[in-house]
Amino acid sequence: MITLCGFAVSNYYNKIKLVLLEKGIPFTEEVVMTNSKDEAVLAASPLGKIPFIRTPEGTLCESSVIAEYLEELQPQPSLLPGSALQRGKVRELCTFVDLHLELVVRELYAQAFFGGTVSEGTQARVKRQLEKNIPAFQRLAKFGPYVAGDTFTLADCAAYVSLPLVAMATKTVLGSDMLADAGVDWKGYVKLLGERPSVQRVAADRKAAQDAQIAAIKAKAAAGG
Ligand SMILES: N[C@@H](CCC(=O)N[C@@H](CS)C(=O)NCC(=O)O)C(=O)O
Repeated sequence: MITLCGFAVSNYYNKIKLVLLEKGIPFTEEVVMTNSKDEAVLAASPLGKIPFIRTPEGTLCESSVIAEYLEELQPQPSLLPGSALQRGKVRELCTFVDLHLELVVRELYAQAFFGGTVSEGTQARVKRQLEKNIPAFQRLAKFGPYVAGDTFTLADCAAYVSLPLVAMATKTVLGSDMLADAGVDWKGYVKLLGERPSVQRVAADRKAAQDAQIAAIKAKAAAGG
């Protein structure tokens, strides 16, 4: 049995959870927070990042690597369908979402979601980078209706969990939703994917985890910090 380690608020955790659910691979979940100093965690994920998985044979970290492993472990139903080139196009989109959108906008999260601040210089740099990267992503994305075309793929697992973060972080920190401004109907896309049972489960678990986080923060504040 596979154990998915991390927490249900994380986009990369949810990317892998979607893969597991879509492929019908049985799994259990283990809550592991970031910045762990636990040797067992660092042995599995040397940078302390989540998600990582435990398998009967060993551990694996990095969501793209885990997704490829799961695809090899259980090829059907395939999240990398079609010819070698079509499979490459799906991986290409995953890379654009993870590297050229999410990783760029991640620099805004401290201010967007965690009550911190991000310098004006960083804000300007992220904005400039996204002005280049969002149109580049649009050249590849099909939204037909799925991000890689007419079939649900691994690229949807990546896009579903990260596009809303790009939108929300840019709106909150930079003053406008740069995805919507560029003409990406990410809300319509998220709504469409919300018809899938896998997505419903991920969304429900994420909400429960967010509610629990908020309750814990309030309880701490009420107890005097
Ligand atoms: N490239 C990694 C990124 C994972 C990642 O950044 N996860 C975040 C949580 S959403 C994390 O662990 N952050 C803590 C850190 O970077 O130290 C992957 O695809 O798995």
